[in-house]
Amino acid sequence: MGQLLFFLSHTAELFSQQFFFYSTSFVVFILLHVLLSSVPDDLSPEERQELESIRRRKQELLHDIQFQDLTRRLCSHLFSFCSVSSVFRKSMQRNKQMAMGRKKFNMDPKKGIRFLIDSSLLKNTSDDIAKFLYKGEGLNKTAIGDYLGERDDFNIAVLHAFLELHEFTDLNLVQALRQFLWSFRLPGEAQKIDRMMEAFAQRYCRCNPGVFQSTDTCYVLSFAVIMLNTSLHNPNVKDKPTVQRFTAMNRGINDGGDLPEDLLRNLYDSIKNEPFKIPEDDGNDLTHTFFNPDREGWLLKLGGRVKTWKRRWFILTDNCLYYFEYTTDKEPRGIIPLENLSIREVDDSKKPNCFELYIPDHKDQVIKACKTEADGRVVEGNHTFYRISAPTAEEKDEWISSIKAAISKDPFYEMLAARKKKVSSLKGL
Ligand code: 4IP
Repeated sequence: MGQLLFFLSHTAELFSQQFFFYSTSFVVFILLHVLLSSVPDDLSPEERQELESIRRRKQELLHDIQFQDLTRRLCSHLFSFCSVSSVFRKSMQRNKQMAMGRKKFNMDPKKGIRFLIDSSLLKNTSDDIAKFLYKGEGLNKTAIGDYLGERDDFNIAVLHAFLELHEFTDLNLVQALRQFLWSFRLPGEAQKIDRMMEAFAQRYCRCNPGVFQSTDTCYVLSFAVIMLNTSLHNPNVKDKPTVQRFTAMNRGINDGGDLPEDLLRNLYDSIKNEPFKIPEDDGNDLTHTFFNPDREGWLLKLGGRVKTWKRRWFILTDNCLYYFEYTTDKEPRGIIPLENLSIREVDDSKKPNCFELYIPDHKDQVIKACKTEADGRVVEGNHTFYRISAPTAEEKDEWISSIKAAISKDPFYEMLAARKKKVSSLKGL
């Protein structure tokens, strides 16, 4: 009995003083309760004293259990509060850093991305960054365009990952372009535009195999569509292209073959009915980015040696000015490469609205050009200047600005022209 009491005494002592866990205290309390209820009556006075002490301890334990329960609850509330507030605090801090990262990104995209990676808010992977840009929350679309257009291998990988997030399957080219051109703002730099449109064409062709013979075709047509948008919706462009002209302009671009007329007609209608919606910005929008559209129209031209005025159908394209006798002619009567030429307005005593193409500082040098003689022979031209008269002052201004834009060697214009040549020459066209 003495041993039992010793055990009970020690257990009670141990648990009343050092006890921390509510559940174990409770079990010990029950154990003491059961054991104490079965203690015999015939105890010595010392044993009774010991028993009293155990009972006291049991009472203390009960008190502890109640206290611990309260404490436990308090602790648990406190703990939950602490953990909630720490989660909350962490998320507040995260949001704050994210907002700062976005701000930095809008000011300097590369620095912003670096900051977000260093703050563990972005993984340093092209996929993660592409998702961040695609979501675009709080991001300036110009900054997105600048980052995606960078020449770095990593930025190019992000660009491709960004395009993977665009789903173009079963969309026609205009629908896909609408989606693409809304997700960021095309930068003004030719090389950047080239990389981005190349990536777009690749993704479009992967999503829609069989629509185009090559990504180059998709690339060239994408620009034709963007330029069509400018021509149809820019109030400064008076000469609105018809669907026939649009179709004719895109002849032979499918690796030397023609694209289905229905396809071109649908694209034309889509753009005509609804212009591209592009992210607003500092005014340097697509209209400005994509040089002035190619022009065509009736003009009067003065002869080289024999000064006779001829009404000719002029087409400005590929940095050349072509003139035809009739709009339907396949072969031009003359071709004037605009390289090294300048343009100026001139007064002519016989014709209104005149301008001239000339070689600056070489007044008497014959301009490199070719013409078709009456007997069909193609010969070099004889002009030291080309004097041209437009039907109205407005058209004169438009021709001058279009030719100026072509002359000013837009690098993007040249890139596009090279690609056009590539897709048109594959079948010897
Ligand atoms: C011709 O006059 C035409 O004006 C030609 O223009 C012009 O050639 C000839 O210039 C000029 O002699 P006629 O028709 O009265 O003979 P087009 O070719 O448009 O018919 P250009 O070089 O302007 O094409 P020269 O330089 O060949 O005399």
